[in-house]
Amino acid sequence: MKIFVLTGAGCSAESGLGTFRDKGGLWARFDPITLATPEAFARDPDEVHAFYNLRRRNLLEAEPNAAHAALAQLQAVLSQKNGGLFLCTQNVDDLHERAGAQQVTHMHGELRKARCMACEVVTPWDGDLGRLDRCPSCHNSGSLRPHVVWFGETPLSMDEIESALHSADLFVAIGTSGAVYPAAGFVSTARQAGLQTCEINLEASENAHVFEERHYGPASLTVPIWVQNILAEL
Ligand code: BJW
Repeated sequence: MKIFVLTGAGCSAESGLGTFRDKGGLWARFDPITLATPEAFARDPDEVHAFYNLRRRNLLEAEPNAAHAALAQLQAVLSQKNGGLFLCTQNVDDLHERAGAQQVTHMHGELRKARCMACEVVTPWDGDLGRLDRCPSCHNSGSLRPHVVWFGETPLSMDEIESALHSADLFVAIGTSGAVYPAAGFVSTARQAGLQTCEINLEASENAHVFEERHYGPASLTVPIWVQNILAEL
């Protein structure tokens, strides 16, 4: 069996990383949606760096939860059974990798990396990032930005994602609101391509009606149960 899993912020919520439409905690200081744009970065790079620096620090202290662990387990089992799990995440955290996932496609980039707008080289970056930091590759100062995809920018690895979507048997969306494209359109593409579709979320997402199968509850509980059911069917 080949499964395409799309994860969103809800998958990491119980690891302590806020979702985009969560108004509490970390997010009280910032409006994530208005900051996630190239225009915001051009207008006020210090504010945008502060937002991502806070999230990077938070991420370094976070741990994967049972949903990340269950997906890593399913990926390992399917890879040995002539199938596979293509794990596509909108999340910029690395909790899938830290739970043991061997393949993760980060369509919206990665928080623990910086990208140079002068030479385009992407560098691992765990500390705070600021306007005066120098690119380790071209040594330019003032050209580093978080390696994330903002509104109006092209998501990463789209060819690989399209191809994986068309070769899967089942499409599963976990903890995503279905509000941001192109990811929100994957379920329609999947249905047109004849895949089975399943939504796992705390509550019904904006495009819940498009999914044939739905499971609601916290990801740390619903994902391991769903994974055990898939494993039992193999
Ligand atoms: C739980 C839970 C628990 C909670 N357990 N569940 C008009 C119409 C259509 C499209 C457009 C339009 N105008 C503009 C566009 C395009 C635009 C877009 O979609 N805008 C919409 C707002 C309308 N998209 C873009 O600009 C994208 N680029 C693009 O389209 O380029 C053209 C192109 C397309 C295709 C090929 C080639 C080119 C880029 C989008 C970039 C998004 N970037 C961000 C920031 C990334 C960096 C960062 O992290 O800061 O990505 S925005 C933000 O939203 C982030 C997320 O990855 C993304 C999705 O959010 P997500 O994951 O769904 O989180 P939430 O908070 O929305 O939802 C959480 C869910 O979890 C909820 O459902 C909860 O119920 C659930 N939950 N706790 C289970 N414990």
